[in-house]
Amino acid sequence: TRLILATRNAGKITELHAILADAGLTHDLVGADAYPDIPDVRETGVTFAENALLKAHALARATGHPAVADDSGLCVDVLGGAPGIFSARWAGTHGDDKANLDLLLAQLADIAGPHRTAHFACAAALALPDGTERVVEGRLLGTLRHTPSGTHGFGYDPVLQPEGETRTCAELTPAEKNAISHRGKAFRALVPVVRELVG
Ligand code: ITT
Repeated sequence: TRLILATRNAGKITELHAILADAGLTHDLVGADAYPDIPDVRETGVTFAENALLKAHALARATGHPAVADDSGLCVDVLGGAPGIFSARWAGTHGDDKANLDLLLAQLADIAGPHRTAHFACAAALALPDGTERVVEGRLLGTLRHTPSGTHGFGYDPVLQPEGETRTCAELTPAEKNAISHRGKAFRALVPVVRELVG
């Protein structure tokens, strides 16, 4: 069975292939890039869950196949939860990971270690062409480094140090990150739902 990955984010796609395969899903996973004629979804929701559902429904409707979507971001406590759902375009240009990271570090320059708590959040949504929907969420708690470190992963990985770790997410191996990440938790929770509703 074909299962659409309703995302154009290459970092997410790499992680989702590993997470879903490790969880035993044998579906034919096809990214949104395989459907270049389907326009980008306007993320008008105010929560990760709403935006994940918007993306999953749009791709399920347009392709006629079940679709899963990921809406995710970094929530910084001292910034009241920002960048949150605006994580991908915090510095203005959608998907400019380096600019987003640089701006965030500048905003937190004067914030001392104990106040640098944050978490990654991920909403994982499933939508079927008939409109059936489910959404689950996962989080990864940690603190933010003053300077980036590590080359794995994407986005804000070089600055988020998970609780109980001495390394940043970008210094973990991909398998180590997936084992504890917001995305790993959310999509592992979604797998039994996919099995039940998609087969
Ligand atoms: P799609 O909508 O096509 O899925 P996107 O990149 O626009 O791709 P989001 O709106 O969900 O997706 O934004 C997610 C952003 O949050 C992403 O660009 C990163 O900056 C950040 N982010 C999410 N998960 C992350 C992770 O595991 N590690 C580091 N940063 C992450």
